[in-house]
Amino acid sequence: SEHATSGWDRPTMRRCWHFLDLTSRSFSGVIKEVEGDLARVICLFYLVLRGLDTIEDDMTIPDEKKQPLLRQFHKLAVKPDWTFDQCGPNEKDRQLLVEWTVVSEELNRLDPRYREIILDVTEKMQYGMADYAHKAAATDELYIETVDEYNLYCHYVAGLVGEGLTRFWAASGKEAAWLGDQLELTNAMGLLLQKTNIIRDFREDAEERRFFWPREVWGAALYGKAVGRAGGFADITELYAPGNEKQALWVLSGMVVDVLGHATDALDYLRLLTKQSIFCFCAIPQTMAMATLSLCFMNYDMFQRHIKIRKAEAASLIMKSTNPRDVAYIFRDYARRIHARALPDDPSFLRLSVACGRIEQWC
Ligand code: PS7
Ligand code: MN
Ligand code: MN
Ligand code: MN
Ligand code: MN
Ligand code: MN
Repeated sequence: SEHATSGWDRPTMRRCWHFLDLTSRSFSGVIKEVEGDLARVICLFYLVLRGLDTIEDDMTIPDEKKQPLLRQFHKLAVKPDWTFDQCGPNEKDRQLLVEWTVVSEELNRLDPRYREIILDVTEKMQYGMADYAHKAAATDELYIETVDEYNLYCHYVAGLVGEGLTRFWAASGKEAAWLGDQLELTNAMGLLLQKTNIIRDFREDAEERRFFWPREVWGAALYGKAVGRAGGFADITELYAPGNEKQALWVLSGMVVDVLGHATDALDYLRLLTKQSIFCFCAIPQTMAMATLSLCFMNYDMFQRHIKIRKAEAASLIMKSTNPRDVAYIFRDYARRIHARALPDDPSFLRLSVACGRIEQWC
């Protein structure tokens, strides 16, 4: 049947693969390695979420226009002939929305079991994004107050991706059906990636007045005391002002210790997988994230410019992330490097030791 074909030679699917290469440097490689028709399913899932995220990120779309777009996106995405050319010229992936018919055609051709998972996850994510975007519109900046709010935002934009992917594994019969019910673990897989991205992209996001680092972390009295103010930093952009280097690194430690708390759940998830290609797809982004955290930790450069792990390090992680044991050792190795650089006067020092110790214990 048509469902069973990968459709690699269909012009619309070819264009979708092209858009995957164009819009995702980090995922296109691992997606293509997934076995059978799942690679195509994940490719389309990625493009749907990339389209949604492009609208979410575009600060030039007024709230009155953005709200209905986001809240209808799961319907627009499969509506024949729907396209969107109103994104600002700065949105790097705007062309995907301009040529959206290639995505909708392929979605409408997809096995309905997979299409339903994609659209169900998209619908949940779009409402979460719309709520946060609406709050942001009132002040023209996105502000996260508490760690709970931070966890919820990350659940919407990444934990749900983990949920959707895991439902694919179950629906394809390639992994156990009950894996889809391990919501704690699937959520942790997404949060480890998303929080690492939010840590690394701090400066870039701050310049667009999108402040994902929760005030509860950066505004903590401890940091404030150190700069001689009771309430912590007044404005998060003070983190990259001259003179605040030490406190900025402390705040960064607070963010890193928070994300490290997801590491053992991620290792638990990976241990449950049985198919090699699915394992690699899931594990490689996780080890890359651990490498990125280790690169960011105690690194003030992160507040000034975009930093990235070296090509050779990335290549080595791709080769080594093949089984749960080796991935756990990679996690342990980065946890040790982080711990070795922590300073005892860091307010997060004790919690960091505990978080790194838990990863050590897992092995
Ligand atoms: C479907 C692979 C494997 C169980 C577009 C993969 C943006 C980090 O800051 O592009 O916009 O540049 O660097 C990915 C769990 C989601 C979570 C989320 C979906 C892992 C829209 C990835 C990609 C679950 C919301 C991309 C979460 O980072 O972001 C597929 C298991 C999209 C995964 C966004 C972030 C992903 C992200 P930026 P990036
Ligand atoms: Mn990106
Ligand atoms: Mn984005
Ligand atoms: Mn976004
Ligand atoms: Mn980012
Ligand atoms: Mn960046």
